[in-house]
Amino acid sequence: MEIRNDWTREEIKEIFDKPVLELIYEAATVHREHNDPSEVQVCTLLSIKTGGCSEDCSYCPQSVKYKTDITVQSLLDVDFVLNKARTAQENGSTRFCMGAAWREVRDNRDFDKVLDMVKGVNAMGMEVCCTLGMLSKEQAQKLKDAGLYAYNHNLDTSEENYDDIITTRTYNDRLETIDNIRDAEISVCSGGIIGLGETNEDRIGMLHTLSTMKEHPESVPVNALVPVPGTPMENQPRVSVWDMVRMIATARIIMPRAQVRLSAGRVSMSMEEQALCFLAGANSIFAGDELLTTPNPEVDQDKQMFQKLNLKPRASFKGAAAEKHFA
Ligand code: SAM
Ligand code: DTB
Ligand code: SF4
Repeated sequence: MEIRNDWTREEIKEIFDKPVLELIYEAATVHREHNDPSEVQVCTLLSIKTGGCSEDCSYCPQSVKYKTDITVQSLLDVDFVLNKARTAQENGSTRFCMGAAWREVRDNRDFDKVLDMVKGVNAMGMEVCCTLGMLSKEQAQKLKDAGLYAYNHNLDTSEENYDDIITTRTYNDRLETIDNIRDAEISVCSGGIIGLGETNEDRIGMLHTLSTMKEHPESVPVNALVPVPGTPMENQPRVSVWDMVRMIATARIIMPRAQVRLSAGRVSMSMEEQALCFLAGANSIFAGDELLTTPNPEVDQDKQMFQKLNLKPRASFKGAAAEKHFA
């Protein structure tokens, strides 16, 4: 199947609304044409700067606007981070993602430290990813020069729903940073969260924006809200597995070569539910008992799941992103 960037909302809705088993079957078929379905990439996240963020993202425990039970932590030391990356690699991770609770990157000593972290992780032969908030073109170029492979910057929800979730920045700010990443030839990781009280139209809208970008994001994280006490989303009901499967399967069908990442929310999913997500085309997980600040399944539990489902952890630098990176 050809890669399309001209999907209409109606076409995406038609896919999204299919009977769920039919949808899974179609997504599984597309998945097999473009990816090795026996491989799932294992990635590790590390919060390199935690809490105290000036944005008001209503799902996020790290915003200063909400009183949550997290430990605020200024930027970690380079050596500490590189040790964490080494351990992650020893445990089978091939991608290491460093997250900072910043609204945007500033040109200061902290940014220089992050550049050193990027250089160090890149030298280990892992895919190095950062998520640091908004970025200028110049900052994106500096990260590229340091060896950054991917940058995560989520749309999170539809343009229509954005103001109900975040008021301190606009959808357009988000798109601009994504353009800056693309222009610096860093691979784009962009997806969203479900379970924020959005409608199916919002979910379809977000998938429409992602799949009609000039180039699809090479990586599309699908997060299920982890409701955190103290945030405005604390009482949101748990996302149903069928909602997760519809998102993953639709993303897989309309962006066949993207790495679709089953991201936050696995801690409340059974192995059987996660298996459905892999069948529907998810081909990455985050490993380790913590995401950035919220819990994630234990490493041993994931090892057992890989054994049971006959999944293999994927090597680094495979797929569309690698082809562009090494072209
Ligand atoms: N500050 C940067 C930014 O917002 O781009 C990077 C870090 S931020 C924590 C990265 C992503 O984590 C957000 O875009 C959101 O999709 C996800 N996230 C944050 N809190 C979450 C939660 N409680 N449950 C699920 N996903 C969450
Ligand atoms: C993404 O889409 N999911 C990951 C990664 N990008 C940075 C983060 C999920 C964070 C969940 C909330 C937390 O642990 O603080
Ligand atoms: Fe800050 Fe990112 Fe959390 Fe929003 S999601 S409050 S930008 S850390």
